[in-house]
Amino acid sequence: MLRPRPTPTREVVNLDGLWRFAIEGSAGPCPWAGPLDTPLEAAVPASYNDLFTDAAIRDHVGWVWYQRLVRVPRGWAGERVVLRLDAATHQGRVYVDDELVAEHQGGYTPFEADITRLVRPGGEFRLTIGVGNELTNTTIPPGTITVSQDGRRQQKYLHDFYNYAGLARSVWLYSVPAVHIDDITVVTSLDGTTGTVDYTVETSAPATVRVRVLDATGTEVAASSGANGTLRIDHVTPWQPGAAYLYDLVVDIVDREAVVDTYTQPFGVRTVEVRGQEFLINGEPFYFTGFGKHEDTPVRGKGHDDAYLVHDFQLMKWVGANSFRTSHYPYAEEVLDFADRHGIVVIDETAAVGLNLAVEGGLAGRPHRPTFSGETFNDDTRTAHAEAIRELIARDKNHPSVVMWCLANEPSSHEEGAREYFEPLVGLARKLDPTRPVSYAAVMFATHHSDRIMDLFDVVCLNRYYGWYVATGDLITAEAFLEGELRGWAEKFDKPILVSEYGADALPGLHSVWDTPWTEEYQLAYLAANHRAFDRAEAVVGEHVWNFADFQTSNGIHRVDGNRKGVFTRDRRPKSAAHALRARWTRLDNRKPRAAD
Ligand code: GCB
Repeated sequence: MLRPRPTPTREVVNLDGLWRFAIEGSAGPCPWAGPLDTPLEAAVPASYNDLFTDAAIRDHVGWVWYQRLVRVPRGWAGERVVLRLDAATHQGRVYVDDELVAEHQGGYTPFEADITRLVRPGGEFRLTIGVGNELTNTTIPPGTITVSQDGRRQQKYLHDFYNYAGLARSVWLYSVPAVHIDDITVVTSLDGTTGTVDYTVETSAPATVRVRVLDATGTEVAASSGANGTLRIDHVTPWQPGAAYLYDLVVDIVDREAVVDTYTQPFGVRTVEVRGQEFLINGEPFYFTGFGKHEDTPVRGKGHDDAYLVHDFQLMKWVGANSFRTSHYPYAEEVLDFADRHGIVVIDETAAVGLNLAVEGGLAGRPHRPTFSGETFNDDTRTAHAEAIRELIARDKNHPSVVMWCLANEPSSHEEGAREYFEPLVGLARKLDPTRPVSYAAVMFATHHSDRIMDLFDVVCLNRYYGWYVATGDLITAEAFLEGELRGWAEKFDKPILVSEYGADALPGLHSVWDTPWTEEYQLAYLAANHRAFDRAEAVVGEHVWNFADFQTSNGIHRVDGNRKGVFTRDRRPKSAAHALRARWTRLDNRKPRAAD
């Protein structure tokens, strides 16, 4: 799906700002049929939960309503008019005046509606968006709704981060010509100093297509015609981690000499490959340094914010991070565009976090319901998961920064039914994108002995908390356990290992001379112990600390004002660990450190 961009044949109107806002039941029975009867206004983009001081809004389980008036530019006569929501978390229903024009399930991918027949250029319409936040056993991510004894509906879920909801990304109105470009797919490869670019263009009706490649100076370096083909770029400048270089693919639909529609798709030329125990970018072994992140800031919740985007990338550069994982859902497209332009490598994850009922049993391993069964996560869950994979790849396939898909975080991969659940999903991801490796992030409970699915994937991604949830406060034991497990996975699967999570909570300002969990010193010592084990295990190709910054968690979990495993605080101040990571990572230059270094 193409991002809305202004071009000589397309115009874009951004609908962000203050919208009327109400929670279900507080604004009459049919909120879209007239002006929303409410004193409240909500900011878009932002999660609504932390904007107000009313717990009934923060804890609301169900639908909320956003509404505003929109004027269609008067110059759009003869054009198609399209509404686009970058995200509605987790369900969206869109009304133009009284008419339902779009419905969408899944809170982190975009959807659109062609509303041409309902609006007129120069005219105004009432745009109402319902957003639902309910998570069930057939949504991605999953959850359960319970009713308390006093009648309150409560949302339970199997992930620790707060279930922020609302319109957390931009809303757009844009125009396209009647015959237009629907989609573009770019796949690149390198042949010595020549870059090859396989392209496919989908159009709304049969049309004559012309393509050109422009380099970063705007000079044409290749051209062709036809809806698909291969372009060659001599003396190509590849896209590299830390040294981004983007070309533009300019796609035109032409009718004789007139350009009917035109769209510019940026792309980078690079290759990704897993070979043996190595992860190669442009044929060179790549060592990942960085973080699992969250879209999470005070007040805005998961609302996209360009200021935080710039600042977070500055901090990642400062600390020597060359990569991050979009844990635990697809991030705003602005983030991926920025990563493309700034040479940061991305592991792109679906929102399938919490497919794991073993966590109900806790670390003590008490009996729990089976994760994969008709009553728990079933064929309908998998159908929703498949759609999440389809929408993620459709949205992000052209980003050079994205080097791997992560299909799930911490599913119960050691339980019966896991293989039947995951095998078709891995097949789907490979069919949709044969060029990128596929992974999932494995939970502590699943060891190399008990896991049932890792052979289906390309990279062993491990979330490991030795020294925190296991061997708490005993880093000598933790280091030994970790090294043993890393060696076990390497021997059994002979694949590269990325430690996709490791981390310890730390309260800034809490200090100790002892190995005392929650102190800044303990977070430092914990990371150092982990690093010693990574450096001795040859198959480890990267380390993603959990987490980049402290983040908000649900009330139902034991945390001290959120998850405090951040290397930066929620307001992005470095803890002591940030300085230590900086000392380690800034000298690596994308290469693996050796134990002797
Ligand atoms: C995990 C999860 C992550 C949690 C983290 C923690 O394994 O993947 O979402 O936040 O542990 O801190 O407990």
